[in-house]
Amino acid sequence: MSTFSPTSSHWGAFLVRDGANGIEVRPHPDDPAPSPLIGNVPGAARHATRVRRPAIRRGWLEDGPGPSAARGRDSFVEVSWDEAIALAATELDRVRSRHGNQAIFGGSYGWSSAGRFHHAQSQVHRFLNAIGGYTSSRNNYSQAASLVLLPHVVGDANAVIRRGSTWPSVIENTELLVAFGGVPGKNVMVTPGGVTRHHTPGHLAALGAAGVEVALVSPLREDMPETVPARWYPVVPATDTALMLGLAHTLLAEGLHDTAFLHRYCAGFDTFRDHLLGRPDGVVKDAAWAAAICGLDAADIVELARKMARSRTFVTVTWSLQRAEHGEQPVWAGIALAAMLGQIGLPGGGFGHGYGSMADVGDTGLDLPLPTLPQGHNAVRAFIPVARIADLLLHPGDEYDYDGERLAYPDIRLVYWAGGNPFHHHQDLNRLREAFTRPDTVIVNEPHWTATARHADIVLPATIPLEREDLGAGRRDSSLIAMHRAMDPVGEARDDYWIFSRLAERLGADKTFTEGRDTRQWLEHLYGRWREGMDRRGHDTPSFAEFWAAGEVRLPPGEPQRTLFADFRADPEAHPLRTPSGRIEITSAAVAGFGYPDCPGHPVWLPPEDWPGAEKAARFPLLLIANQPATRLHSQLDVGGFSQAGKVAGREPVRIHPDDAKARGIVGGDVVRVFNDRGACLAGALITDQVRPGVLRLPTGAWFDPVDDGDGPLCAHGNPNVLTSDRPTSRLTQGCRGQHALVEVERLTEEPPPVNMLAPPAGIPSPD
Ligand SMILES: Nc1nc2c(c(=O)[nH]1)N[C@H]1C(S)=C(S)[C@@H](COP(=O)(O)OP(=O)(O)OC[C@H]3O[C@@H](n4cnc5c(=O)[nH]c(N)nc54)[C@H](O)[C@@H]3O)O[C@H]1N2
Ligand SMILES: Nc1nc2c(c(=O)[nH]1)N[C@H]1C(S)=C(S)[C@@H](COP(=O)(O)OP(=O)(O)OC[C@H]3O[C@@H](n4cnc5c(=O)[nH]c(N)nc54)[C@H](O)[C@@H]3O)O[C@H]1N2
Ligand SMILES: [Mo]
Repeated sequence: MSTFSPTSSHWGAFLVRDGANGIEVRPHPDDPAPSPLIGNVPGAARHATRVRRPAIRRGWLEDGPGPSAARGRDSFVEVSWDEAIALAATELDRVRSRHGNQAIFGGSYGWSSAGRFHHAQSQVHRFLNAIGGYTSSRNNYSQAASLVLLPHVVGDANAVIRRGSTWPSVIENTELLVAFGGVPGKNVMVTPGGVTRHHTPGHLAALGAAGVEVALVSPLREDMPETVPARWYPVVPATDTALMLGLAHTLLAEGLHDTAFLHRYCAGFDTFRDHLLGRPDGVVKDAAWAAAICGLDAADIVELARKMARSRTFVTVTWSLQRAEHGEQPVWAGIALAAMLGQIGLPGGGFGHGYGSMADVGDTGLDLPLPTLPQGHNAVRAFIPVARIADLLLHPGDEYDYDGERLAYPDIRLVYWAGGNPFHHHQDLNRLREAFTRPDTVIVNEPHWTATARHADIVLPATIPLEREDLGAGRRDSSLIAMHRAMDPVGEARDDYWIFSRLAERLGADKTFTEGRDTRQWLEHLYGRWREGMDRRGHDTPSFAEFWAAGEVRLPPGEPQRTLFADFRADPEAHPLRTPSGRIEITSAAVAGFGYPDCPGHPVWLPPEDWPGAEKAARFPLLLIANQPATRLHSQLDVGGFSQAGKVAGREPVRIHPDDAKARGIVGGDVVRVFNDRGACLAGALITDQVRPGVLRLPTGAWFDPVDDGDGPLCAHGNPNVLTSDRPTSRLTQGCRGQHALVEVERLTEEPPPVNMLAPPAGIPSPD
């Protein structure tokens, strides 16, 4: 029996061994708040859904490359590695020589696993660069609207995300925390790359103990941990911008806004002020106007605005609010509101973004460089904003707007995905299925038979971190972990590095790709380069051999960081923001100049397609929140024990308010059908008064399990992305709209179809 060895994951470092009864895990001994997500690892590591041998879709094997409606419906044929590598390399070569490298889409968005070297994104990009390049993707599903908007408003997204106030500073200085989207405890365990010691749960408990007043603005009560006493403002989803304008109007009407701050540090307040007063459109954005939209009491809005002006107030907005139509607006309006309070740049005051969205936002560790695999140079310049994947495949040649540019979609023949699950992360999955019929070939490297693997032509079995060696750490982490190999690869699974090395060899690019190093030599090389950088910063680190034997190296603790806004406030001439005016742009001439009706030059409330006041709500009266799951990371390890224990009737649980359930004859434990005109899924009913009436919560990540049922496919397992819209947040940012969808729900009266995702697809033998 082996001993416990160190490893890491996006939800934290932990210890693992391959014991007599299979994989066993233990929290890292120094982690004050280990994540329960480690409980998914043992059951998933050798699950029946591991891809055990290379597999080719039968229709592709028999008929060769070409568009096909059989993708996702066909059976698979297992082949040898030699055959799989030969087929994939020949096809990559055919596409690049006949259509050019631009015809290869390798954006390959996704989180993959922790581990700096085996990071699948870096591996696939490095490989595709080595063979001549690929059409790439920009930004992410997490924060795309903010990443494009914020440079126009504050010059640098990090001013409000990674260089904002720390939690200890908030605990010490803030009197009132107004948290739009709350500070969901479930999300603060995760940072890309990992987190060895989870500090944020402790910060949140300290926040509660310090007596900081907290306003939880969210449709869900559970968006604030129980350790934090809070007043709950159960806002109607998608209406925060109206609420913020109502608060801003109250400040203005009562003379509570800080005119000196607005004058010295901001640009374009006058235009926004006129908008609040209704000068151009005759609509005064006062508390009564806001109340009618956002479902709160006008008197409560007025009282909250007054309290915000009286207190040292920190306004935070979770990333979720911008993952919706017009998602730019609550971020911009939140900044305008905080600017009117005049506290931006003061300790414990101002505006923050993503507090409660991720572990490293507001954490105190140093933001040190980490070992990174160089990706090389991409000779292809074409890219898409990441969430435009279905449009790309469906509409080659079509033009679209993006941040003041006019771009066109290239013609894609081959899609390569490694380390992501678009049939988890993308919206309107039925449309994505249609889009995936278009390319000649889809190649996927995957450890598991995810829906994406099932929609591929060539599936190459990838290892999981337990099966290989790596270096693990995330942003602001407190240790670099020596991730030891803990088990033999399942079946014939191989590292992404091995797969790409073989392909590169066949395509004459192996020297460029491997630089002659094996895995262990790469780890030593990346560690060595990182060590030199640490040396230059004056931090002593052990040799690779000592590090590897010790299992981890402690990273130096951080100094209390100075925020970007503190410097700006101290001297706006010496430390201007990187905006055209050098100031906070409450109105942006640049954005106004683009002339986008869905994102004008200052914050506005624009009613979205999916909100309870929309016309469509007559047919689909409930607003579904599709937020991050508490029981896993996205779709990862959904077959694991902790995730499976959270299912209701074998499906993803949907939270329903008792009034909404009663009106539909639904009781807890029922299998229900959630539907709209985009699609439908089954889910298990969970009745709770912790959601606002009229709101459902169905988190993301249940493995998409399409059943063709006549009316179009139904997801038997509860993936909310069959219901969400694939249209962009706005023309400015082209972000995704995954967070909200109008739906209806009904009790299922017939026998529900089985969940098929727990077994491998047709043609693949079950391991036992
Ligand atoms: N409706 C809705 N949709 C959303 C969101 C939402 O709020 N609402 N949120 C969005 C957000 S913020 C995000 S970040 C995305 C997340 O979307 P993704 O990052 O695509 O989701 P993951 O489930 O993490 O997918 C990672 C995949 O990589 C595979 N993998 C793990 N390790 C390896 C490896 O070593 N090699 C290879 N080749 N593969 C590996 C896993 O098995 C898994 O299938 O989802 C987005 N989608
Ligand atoms: N356990 C776990 N943690 C995670 C992840 C995971 O998959 N699992 N994913 C990680 C990733 S990649 C990311 S990007 C972050 C995402 O971080 P976020 O985007 O902040 O996370 P979400 O859980 O999608 O949303 C946060 C909360 O916003 C609330 N909300 C939704 N709509 C509205 C609205 O219109 N108004 C208001 N006021 N509130 C609303 C929801 O109730 C929800 O619980 O989370 C990270 N953390
Ligand atoms: Mo994300």
